[in-house]
Amino acid sequence: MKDTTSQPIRTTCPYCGVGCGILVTPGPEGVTVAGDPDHPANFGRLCSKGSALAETLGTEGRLLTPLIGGRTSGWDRALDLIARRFTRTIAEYGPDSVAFYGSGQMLTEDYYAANKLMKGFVGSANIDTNSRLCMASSVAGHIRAFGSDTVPGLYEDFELADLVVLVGSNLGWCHPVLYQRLLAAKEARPALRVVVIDPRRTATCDIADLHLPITPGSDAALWNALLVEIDARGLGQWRNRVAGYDEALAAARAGSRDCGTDLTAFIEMWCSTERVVTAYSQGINQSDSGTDKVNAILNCHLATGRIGRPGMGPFSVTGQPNAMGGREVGGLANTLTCHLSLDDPAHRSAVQSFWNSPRIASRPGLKAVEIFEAIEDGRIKALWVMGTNPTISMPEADRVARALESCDFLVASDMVSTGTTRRADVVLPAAPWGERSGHVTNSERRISPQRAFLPPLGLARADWQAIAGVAQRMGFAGFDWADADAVFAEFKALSGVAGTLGADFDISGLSGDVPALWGNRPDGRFFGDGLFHTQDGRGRMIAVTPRAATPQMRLNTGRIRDQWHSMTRTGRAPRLNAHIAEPFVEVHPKDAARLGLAPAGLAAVENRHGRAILRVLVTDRTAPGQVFAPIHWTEANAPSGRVGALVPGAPDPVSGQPALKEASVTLSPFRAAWFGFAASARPFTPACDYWATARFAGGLRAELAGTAPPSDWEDYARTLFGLPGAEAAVLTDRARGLMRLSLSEGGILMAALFCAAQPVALSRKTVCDMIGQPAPAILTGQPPVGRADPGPTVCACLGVGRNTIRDAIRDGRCGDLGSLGRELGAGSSCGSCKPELRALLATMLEPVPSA
Ligand SMILES: Nc1nc2c(c(=O)[nH]1)N[C@H]1C(S)=C(S)[C@@H](COP(=O)(O)OP(=O)(O)OC[C@H]3O[C@@H](n4cnc5c(=O)[nH]c(N)nc54)[C@H](O)[C@@H]3O)O[C@H]1N2
Ligand SMILES: Nc1nc2c(c(=O)[nH]1)N[C@H]1C(S)=C(S)[C@@H](COP(=O)(O)OP(=O)(O)OC[C@H]3O[C@@H](n4cnc5c(=O)[nH]c(N)nc54)[C@H](O)[C@@H]3O)O[C@H]1N2
Ligand code: SF4
Ligand SMILES: [Mo]
Repeated sequence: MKDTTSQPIRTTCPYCGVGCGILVTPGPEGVTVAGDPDHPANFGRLCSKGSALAETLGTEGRLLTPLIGGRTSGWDRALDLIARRFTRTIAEYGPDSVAFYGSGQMLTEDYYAANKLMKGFVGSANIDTNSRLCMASSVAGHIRAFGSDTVPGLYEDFELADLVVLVGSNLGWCHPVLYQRLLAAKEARPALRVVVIDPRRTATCDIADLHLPITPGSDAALWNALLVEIDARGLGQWRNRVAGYDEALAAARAGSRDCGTDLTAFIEMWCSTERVVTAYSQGINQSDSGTDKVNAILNCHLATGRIGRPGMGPFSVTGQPNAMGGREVGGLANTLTCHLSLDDPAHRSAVQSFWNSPRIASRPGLKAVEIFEAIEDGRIKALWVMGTNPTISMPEADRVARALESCDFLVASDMVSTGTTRRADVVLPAAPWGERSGHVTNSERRISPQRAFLPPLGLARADWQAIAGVAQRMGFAGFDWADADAVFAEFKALSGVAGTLGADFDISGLSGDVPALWGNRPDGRFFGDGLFHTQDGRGRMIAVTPRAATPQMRLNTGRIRDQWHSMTRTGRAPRLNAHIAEPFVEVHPKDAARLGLAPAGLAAVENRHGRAILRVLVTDRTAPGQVFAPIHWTEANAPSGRVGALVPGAPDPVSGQPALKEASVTLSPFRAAWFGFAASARPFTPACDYWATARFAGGLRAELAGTAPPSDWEDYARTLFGLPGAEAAVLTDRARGLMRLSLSEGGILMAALFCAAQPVALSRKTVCDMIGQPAPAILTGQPPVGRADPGPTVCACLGVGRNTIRDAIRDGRCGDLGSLGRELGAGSSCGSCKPELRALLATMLEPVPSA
């Protein structure tokens, strides 16, 4: 027999900015995915999301053809229509009446094509991306301090440091492989200390020597307090080498403010440790003063000269796989390309002549929040959205959805149907990860190739091809690339031109075939020599006056370990849904008691922008007066779980990045008359006041709740599951107040529904495991005698549940990470669950206080 297995293909993970290298091996039963041991970002490691990539390649729900007005179309008709409508709009209302809204998940080639079309040929800088919601404050902070958007350090610095400060970053869940590198370094060298600064006690705190649960938004005050102490201790070694030292210090002295926690130990550690890395993410960026917060951090590194040397420096960890690549091509409304400046006429004319373009945008365009406002008031009449879903990820998401509906002409490029594609006049099917090739740049400036290993499904095409097709139909020359390599070659050549103008981003010598750092530096780091990209070559410290506004009940939003944003890919992998299967809100026990919110009940979370209904998780991980909810659920899997609807649009005045972690909300119990749990072999869409669905290996499961029970449960279930002729068994368990209903066909259990007046307590996994099996005489919802309920999955790779882990700790079989790995396998594969395993160990091994 012919061997159908072949050589592994080297590619890069499509999720977070760590940018792990992946080996994909096609085989007779689909592909297998493994970490690339030779990739310098991960050296073979992968997290739970990366490990489950093969499970996400299913074709279900994929867009297969272009759609015009919801009807199937060929590419030619769709591209003709887009070109015609854009051309006409520009002719009638000028270049600024059209806009492009992209994503840090586009490849460099896609981004390059879009930026060239908009800035060079349409002649408008109305091109912005979801990076505005993600990295804009870091970009602006870098440019203010360094004169360019350049990340000075490397991942290696996390391992070489003596102190790593993680501020506004849940690295353990959001950048798990970088976190594991840090953890391994700390285990090898316990002198390496870790501080976490986050109002919430996250999984990341598990390795922290110190956690500072600061008052939300008080970060600038904290870094100002540190700066004052740096100066007082005579540590301001670069005082005369950087600009703005005295002004920054004066502002820091003036603006002292309480951060809600004692800073003494932190300040002592920071001041006494030369090798310090301060890594920051959305807890800093996503704020209405995010740029100032970034600069308050950079100030401390600039003052002390702790930057760009081994083991030291500020480090902005990027979110999306190509957040950095997008910045390099200039895909933001206020940048040009290759770190050249939109304000500089010489830069503009060099780019224009390279592109041989009829015009070039000469002033910044509208930023994300402004684009949607401009649609509302009719300034923007045609918009193309690519690789992002603003109906969930923009602040005031309901308003954004309405704006999209009102837009004269909306184009959306995606791999599946979303809240944005459903509102679009033209939908273009994108070839996603696995089906297209190109490049991405990770957080440490390393450019890696992503390579196709599957043919595009249906008529799907790479995004750059769609852009080039429209550009050519608009009559523009310079978009006739043969393939993605040709686009990349052109971008490299342009960066060579940028290099001659003094830009640091010159990749003209890079092959692009293997992962490579850019930046012509002997050890890969920038600014250790004190030379910056500013006019006078000096780094700039910025005077920061902290802003103080913490709403009464503050809604903080963010991510969970096993889901990626709107779940269009991670939601396909059963094992990733087994960790957390439902939207939730973390509430402190005191607030829960005060507001009458019961654990596992439902809360209505509201403000003037919108409303969400979320499962209540009572926990002291969050502080009183603050609640936290994840961002992942959409109208496709939990219509009342979209937290973006609650977030106000307030952007940072410098960067335009909205304050996504800061909404003022009220919480009240959602008074459900009934709660339910449903599982079915076939997909179904619930219809009730609250629902959330998740895939499991044998079908779809759902949590349900309603304000009025249906008059006939059997009818309800038959309609819900689409099983009119199935055999039904209904059992009312009066002792537990539970209604149990099963539907079977030919003796096989097809669907089950459990309902009660209280949140339904039963083993979800047991029920899911029974679906598709011979129908039991009695549906119990309890594991069979002799088999324990494993509980919600903690270790996604080996499918080890929380109850199993607790039992092993309780009966003394396991007392540390090593024994959990040996006995149960938990944490022994990708290691993403290690923070939770440690947390379980810590709480269960804690000495019980004697009564
Ligand atoms: N599993 C997973 N990983 C991801 C993603 C994902 O969707 N899922 N998305 C990727 C993307 S695009 C991004 S941008 C990154 C985001 O990565 P992170 O920024 O690490 O993740 P978040 O959960 O958004 O927020 C981080 C933390 O900021 C804290 N925070 C909130 N307000 C404040 C404050 O005022 N001060 C401080 N100091 N902290 C505060 C929150 O409590 C939260 O724990 O993750 C990337 N990685
Ligand atoms: N409240 C709140 N809101 C937030 C955040 C927060 O922390 N709190 N975080 C913000 C941040 S940092 C980010 S990065 C955003 C993320 O928010 P979004 O970018 O809106 O979220 P995604 O689900 O990643 O959207 C990517 C879309 O691209 C599609 N897609 C996948 N591959 C391809 C492809 O190859 N081509 C095309 N054309 N499409 C593809 C996916 O199906 C999906 O619909 O959310 C932001 N919004
Ligand atoms: S840490 Fe995980 S999600 Fe991020 S790039 Fe690596 S494998 Fe992908
Ligand atoms: Mo992001």
